[in-house]
Amino acid sequence: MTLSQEDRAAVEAAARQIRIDTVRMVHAAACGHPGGPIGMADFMATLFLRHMNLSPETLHQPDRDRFVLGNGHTCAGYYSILSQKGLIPRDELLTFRKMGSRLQGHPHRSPDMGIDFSTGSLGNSLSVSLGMALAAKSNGWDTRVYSASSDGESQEGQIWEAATAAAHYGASNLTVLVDFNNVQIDGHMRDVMDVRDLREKYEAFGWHALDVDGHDIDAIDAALVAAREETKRPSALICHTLIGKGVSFMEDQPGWHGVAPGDEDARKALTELGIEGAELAAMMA
Ligand SMILES: Cc1ncc(C[n+]2csc(CCOP(=O)(O)OP(=O)(O)O)c2C)c(N)n1
Repeated sequence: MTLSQEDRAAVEAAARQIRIDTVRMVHAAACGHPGGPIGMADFMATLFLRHMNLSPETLHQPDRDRFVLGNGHTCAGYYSILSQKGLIPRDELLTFRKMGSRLQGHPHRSPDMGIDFSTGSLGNSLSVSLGMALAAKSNGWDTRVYSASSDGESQEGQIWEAATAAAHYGASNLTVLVDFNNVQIDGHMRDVMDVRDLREKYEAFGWHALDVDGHDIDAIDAALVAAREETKRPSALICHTLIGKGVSFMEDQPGWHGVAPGDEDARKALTELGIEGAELAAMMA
């Protein structure tokens, strides 16, 4: 099923806002990771707008949905979508990575912002997510646990211990969305340490696993619906993305994994994202 035009437009607008916020936050901090969150924007927006039961109203309900950002370095985009959901004040975003800010360079568990786990050390996110999923099941809750991961994080052995356990325990309320952009800190993933076909791997571990175009909002939404409908196995959505998608000079460039754009690149990026004139001038002031 495809989204209505109105629903798709809302997700597209949220994804664009993630990209704009990420450029501004990393530029203002003069450090951070722009490429990953810009590439993940489409699936993060689809997930948080259409599937995650997380809002200021549900924030403190124990049985609400949970999210763990395994590739914690991509948190600029996470903070953006949380702010769009009303969980972080918009004017706090530009404190990103500054001394005393709640918005650290890797997410710090924070019940008031809906950040369910501290991440940044790659590898433990799926184990933590599985624990949350099993706890929810044993409480009889309808909670879904969403775990973001990446091709780089899939090189960590603990991911596969968690994958084994999740299938064994039938954690059907657990969905991992893997940002498969073929890029990591030291270059293209296939040159550094090829994780090969992750859909086949998750399937071999007993998961319900799908390849998804990570920039096709309808396809992402349909895959999340399929994950929700799966009643026996955990689901893995292998989201094929381009790092830096939407900012031409960042696309598929490992150099933009963890480097802040300077003034000129930030201006270029924001222009490509449709910001111009007085708005651009104000953002760059
Ligand atoms: C346990 C651990 N080892 C090493 C690192 C350093 N590190 C930070 S990001 C990264 C690469 C992650 O790859 P990926 O998430 O695919 O990166 P992206 O797509 O954002 O470029 C590494 C090795 C880390 N954060 N944690």
